Amino acid sequence: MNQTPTHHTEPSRLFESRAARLRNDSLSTATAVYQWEFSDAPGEDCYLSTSSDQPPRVHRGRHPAPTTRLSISLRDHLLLLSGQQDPLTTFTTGRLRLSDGQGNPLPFPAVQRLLLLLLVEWHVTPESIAAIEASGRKLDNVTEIQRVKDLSREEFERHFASCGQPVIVEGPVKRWRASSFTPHTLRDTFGELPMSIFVRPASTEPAPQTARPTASQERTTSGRTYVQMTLREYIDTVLLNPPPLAPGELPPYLTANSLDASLMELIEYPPFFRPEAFIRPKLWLGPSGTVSHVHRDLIDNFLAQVWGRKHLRLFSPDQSRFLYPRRVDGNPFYEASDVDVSAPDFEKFPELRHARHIDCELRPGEMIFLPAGWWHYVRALDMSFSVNFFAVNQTPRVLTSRGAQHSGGNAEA
Ligand SMILES: O=C(O)CCC(=O)C(=O)O
Repeated sequence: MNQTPTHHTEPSRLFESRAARLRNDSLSTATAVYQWEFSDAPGEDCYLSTSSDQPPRVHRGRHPAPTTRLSISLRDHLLLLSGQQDPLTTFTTGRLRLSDGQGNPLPFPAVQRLLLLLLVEWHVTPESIAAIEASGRKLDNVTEIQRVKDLSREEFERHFASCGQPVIVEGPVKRWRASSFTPHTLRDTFGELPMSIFVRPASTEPAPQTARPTASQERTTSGRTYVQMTLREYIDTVLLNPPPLAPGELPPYLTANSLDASLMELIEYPPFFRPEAFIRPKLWLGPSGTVSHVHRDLIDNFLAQVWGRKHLRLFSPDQSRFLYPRRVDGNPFYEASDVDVSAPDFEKFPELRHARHIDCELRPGEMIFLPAGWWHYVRALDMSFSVNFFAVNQTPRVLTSRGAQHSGGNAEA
């Protein structure tokens, strides 16, 4: 990884923003003590106490009877809070242990909730979703997605981030080392990396079935099926030799795999937010014809295109009422839509007729800013390599800008 966490060297400061967040969460009314135990720096241990009659508070040291213990190295904790490591990966690789006061492991749903509540900055609530829909730029005022060659941080903030307006920035990705790679050099250099490939949508999703590669292990997450294979196998059996597709089938798609440290050397963070705002960037790789069905992320996001073109259909956040949104278990930052925009069924989804959209094409070297709450449908027009950046460690800018009419989100730390 090319960045070392430098901000927030005083660990207790790290918790102040969590304490601020807990003030808005139902957990804050429960009496609880969250004890952080740093394996490599016990002198820095902290705990966060919440109770019904006092605001959440951060204390140094050890509490005699904590309700929850988080054991982690201080280094991992800094990497985690600076967005250079994912909370879930840190947990599943055993580098973060979560237990009750007696040291018993917590059930997984409790773990997921705690990870989101305590270890990432942005916290979605029904009020913050409503605020995003009310504050974001509406399509009435946008007839095409603006393209710019150069954009300073200030211009980005003033004209796009703070008003929740997408923009395509031409060129920055051409400077990445990734742009000098071909499918063959990518395979020969990074071929042994394990990858997870999306092969089958959940039965509740409107998406067509996906052609099946031959791979042994299957995994199901939120009803969707993935298979595991190395990057080499994916490049050889899908990217360079796309399998024959039955009518309506889609190619298997390498979606949203967190970048391995070795791949981090190939990319650069979007220069518009502090790098700590982002969780680990995600890799998307596939032949022409892959599709991501209409969904939205309740997080500011950048999608960067290394190879190939992608067609995007965008709907502004206020169009939700026409798109039949559906929450997906286990991911509060994500909402799917029940409609299939490539084969709209107006009988079943009559409101869809009223939805306004805007189309654009993302080309190699370009990066699009997708503000929190913008619905998007993405189809690869060519063999494609993309990387995306979710700014989970900050409140969507449309909610923190001075001009925001509503502020249903949390204040930024
Ligand atoms: O490129 C794709 O297929 C989808 C990307 C996406 O949904 C995202 O960046 O949020």
